[in-house]
Amino acid sequence: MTSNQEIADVLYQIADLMEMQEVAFKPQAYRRAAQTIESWSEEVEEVAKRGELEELPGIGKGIAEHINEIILNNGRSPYLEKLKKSLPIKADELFAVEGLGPKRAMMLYNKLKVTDLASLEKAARTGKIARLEHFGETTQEKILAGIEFARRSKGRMLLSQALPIAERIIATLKKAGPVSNIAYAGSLRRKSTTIGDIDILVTTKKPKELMAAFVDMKEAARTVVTGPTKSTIEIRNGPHADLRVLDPSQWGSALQYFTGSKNHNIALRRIAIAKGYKLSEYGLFKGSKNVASKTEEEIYRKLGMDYIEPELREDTGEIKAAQDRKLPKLIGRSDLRGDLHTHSTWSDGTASIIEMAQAAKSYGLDYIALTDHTEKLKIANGLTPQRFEKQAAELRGLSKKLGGFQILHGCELNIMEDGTPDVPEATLKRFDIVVASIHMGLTNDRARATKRLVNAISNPHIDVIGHPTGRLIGKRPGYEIDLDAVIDACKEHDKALEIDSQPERIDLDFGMVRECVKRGVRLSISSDSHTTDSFHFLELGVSNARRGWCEKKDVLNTTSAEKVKEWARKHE
Ligand code: DGT
Ligand code: CA
Ligand code: CA
Ligand code: ZN
Repeated sequence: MTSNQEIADVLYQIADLMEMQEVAFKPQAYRRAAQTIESWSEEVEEVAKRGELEELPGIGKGIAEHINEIILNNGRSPYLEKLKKSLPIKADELFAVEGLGPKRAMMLYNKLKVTDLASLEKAARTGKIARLEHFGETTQEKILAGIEFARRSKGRMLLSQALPIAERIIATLKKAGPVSNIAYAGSLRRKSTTIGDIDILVTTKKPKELMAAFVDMKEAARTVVTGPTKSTIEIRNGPHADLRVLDPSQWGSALQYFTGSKNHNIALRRIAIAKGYKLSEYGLFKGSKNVASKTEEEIYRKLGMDYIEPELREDTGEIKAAQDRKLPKLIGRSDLRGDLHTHSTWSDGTASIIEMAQAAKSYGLDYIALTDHTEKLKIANGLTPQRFEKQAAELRGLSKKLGGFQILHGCELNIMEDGTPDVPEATLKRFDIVVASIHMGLTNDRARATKRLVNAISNPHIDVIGHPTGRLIGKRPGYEIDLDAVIDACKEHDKALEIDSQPERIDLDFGMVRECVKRGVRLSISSDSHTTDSFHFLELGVSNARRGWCEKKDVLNTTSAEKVKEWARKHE
């Protein structure tokens, strides 16, 4: 099965390369199609089998043919390969550097004969990029930082990419033979932001059959090693995956051990030793006597502490809290009642307002805030005050059709260089809730970025700061901010910071979430949906919040729409 993400990635690449060849309009169409596909909940391969690709939003005949070709070739696209060969540069290497898109790459090639990462680095180190028109000193520094970052994050994949692979492996194994226990462990079970390799554990009466099914999986590019109790495969265009077959009596201790983190395990083992035990993947032992190994719960209990959720197992104070019976009662997905950051076709979304509302409702939410982009974000078709008025009229017309589901009228405005909004006050006043984000003029200057955010937080019309650091995982680290100062401002004005759950953002990061929780700053977990099929991204945001020790009470959208509106009104 070729995953939706794989198909989308190919389409994005085609779009970039087309742009380098200056094909008009087409790149935009390919990007929209890719966006639809990466958030589509059904496997697009199934849609293709039914011959219904062209029924997906934004997918016409030409793109449908490419998708079929990708599926036919197990994720490869001969068309993309041809495009790549026709270019004089190594596009994959160059585009991995943040800030280098098709246009800039082409300029660098034309002016400096930059063709790959090595020649890019050389051009930057010798100061040639700084001297180019449209580039300059700052861009050159950014490119150098981008090269460094691209090299460091190589080989790890996003949680959102690894999860469906792990789920497919588990489904394959369940079909191959009877299993009594099966789970993914490691960083995946801890819901780390990025995943090095996938660890699957299983207990079964048919180990041979399961191992055979594992190494024969369609997703496997090759077998790294295979044996009776452990095999490793390399996933096509992906990470390694380990399968371990375990003795059912040791399920708990193995699950505990292979979930990690390594630091958590080391700290736990130290406690075991202090109590006269020995702890390993085979169990908790007193001398040669096994005192706990069937479940994780009994192991933690025997060690004198409460059960610790996987997301907390990073050795950052969770063990002490478990001993003191003071672990947080972590937030769960079902605690979320609404989503305070969504888009429609009015700006850069792919679905109408009513479609978005219906999708959110069937996902189980009671309300959304519609927060389309504002005027200055031209590439996202931002709304003028006049268009917001028209949008409000459409919303009034819709409210009867929604059967109790509510749509709050909001916007996602742009925080300008000086921290002011790009929307006039008269318009801002009309919204139920206002999310403010930095989209333009991202800066590496910590003091300036902080001041910009603090100014926005002090604005009485702004309620929530969207994706507060602007990071893109594996692409750019996000602008540095003085989190303490931002938190102080949020406390003073009772404003919220967002956890944007888009897979590449997950912004705020869990470390910062934990600071907010400690200091009592309210958070908003949002999907930032641009399609009807991305509300499930909220699960990623919730996992990240859990990693930041977040409880239900810390999150704004665990309350009713009325309470949210009331809270926002208080600011003005
Ligand atoms: P990853 O794969 O880099 O995203 O991170 P993990 O945490 O999944 O690491 P991995 O796959 O190398 O190992 C899975 C778990 O096995 C790890 O979280 C804890 C356990 N483990 C691995 N090596 C050691 C070790 O040397 N000591 C201890 N105590 N545990 C280990
Ligand atoms: Ca792993
Ligand atoms: Ca592993
Ligand atoms: Zn947004």
